[in-house]
Amino acid sequence: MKIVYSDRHRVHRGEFEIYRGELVPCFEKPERADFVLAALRSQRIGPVVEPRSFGLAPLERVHAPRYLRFLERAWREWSALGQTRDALPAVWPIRGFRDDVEPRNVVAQLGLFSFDSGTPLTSGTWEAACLGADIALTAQALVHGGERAAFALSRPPGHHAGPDFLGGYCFVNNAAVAAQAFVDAGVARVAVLDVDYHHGNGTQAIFYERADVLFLSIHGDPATEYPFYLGHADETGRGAGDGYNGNYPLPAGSSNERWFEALARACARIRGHRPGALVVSLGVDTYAGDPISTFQLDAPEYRRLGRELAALGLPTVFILEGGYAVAEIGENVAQVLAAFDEAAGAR
Ligand code: 6XA
Ligand code: ZN
Repeated sequence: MKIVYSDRHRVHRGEFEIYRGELVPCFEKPERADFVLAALRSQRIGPVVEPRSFGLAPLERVHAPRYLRFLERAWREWSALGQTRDALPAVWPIRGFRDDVEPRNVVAQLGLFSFDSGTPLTSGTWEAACLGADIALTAQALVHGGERAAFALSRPPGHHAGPDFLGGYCFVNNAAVAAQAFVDAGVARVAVLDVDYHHGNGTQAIFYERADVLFLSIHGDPATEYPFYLGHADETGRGAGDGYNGNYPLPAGSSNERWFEALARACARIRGHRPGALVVSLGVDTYAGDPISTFQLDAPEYRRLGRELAALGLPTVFILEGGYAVAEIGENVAQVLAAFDEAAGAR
């Protein structure tokens, strides 16, 4: 399958994040993409193609205009304060505060539009976030144009970014942008399957009240795992979206068997939805060796994942999300895509 990629993701390089009271080097770093690209090349998956430029309109379909305006100007305003280090929020308008009045101070805006202190905004963040969306949209256009599948090799990731908030290293929700692009191109029903270790709270929030985009996520139980405040099994959608959101929280430390049992249930739901396209939020932080996660998937299981996704028989856009054991992240992604291509008869 085609890989959509551009080197320009490097302009986003967060220095530190706050983790358990300490400033620690960011886990989400440019080298992640290098490892993925190298593994794809050695497995001869490709060709690699450059993204096209789609502008802001597709982002505005899933994100609030005032949030996008904030992302676009935040670095300028932060540096105007004399700051040279990455921007991190330190104050949030939680229950009882007003979020309808946009504060003028960028320090306060950072809190208004974020949910954690682990997502540094840098001089290159806006450019990289827009590039990530262009990569997802280029992959979506390839698949809508008749390719069976395509892989959006982008960073920063997207699935924690909601209608008007950033967090979890995510700024623009690439999977949501791609799913919405299918809908806007006339695909009546779309499914988004999030297999990252962490619940895709941003994607869930974007589609929670909609029946056209089914959102399913298999992830560490939010009772103990990030992002903590969303991702429970009783979140099934609201209003018109009731019944179109499915969460499969699994206990920290879950085994391969348990994970694939959840995948089988999710795949059955996808088949029932009869979507015209599938978007996969492909995080490989489910890997046993991942430094910030606890599931126990081994390298061969990523081939199995690729086969089971191919068996759905759907036009499929894969989008890179998390995965931090940098040496192995590439191999695990490559195994998913290679097995998918083989099962789909493309290799
Ligand atoms: C807290 C952990 C963020 C997890 C990000 C991730 N800084 N999401 O991998 O999928
Ligand atoms: Zn993750």
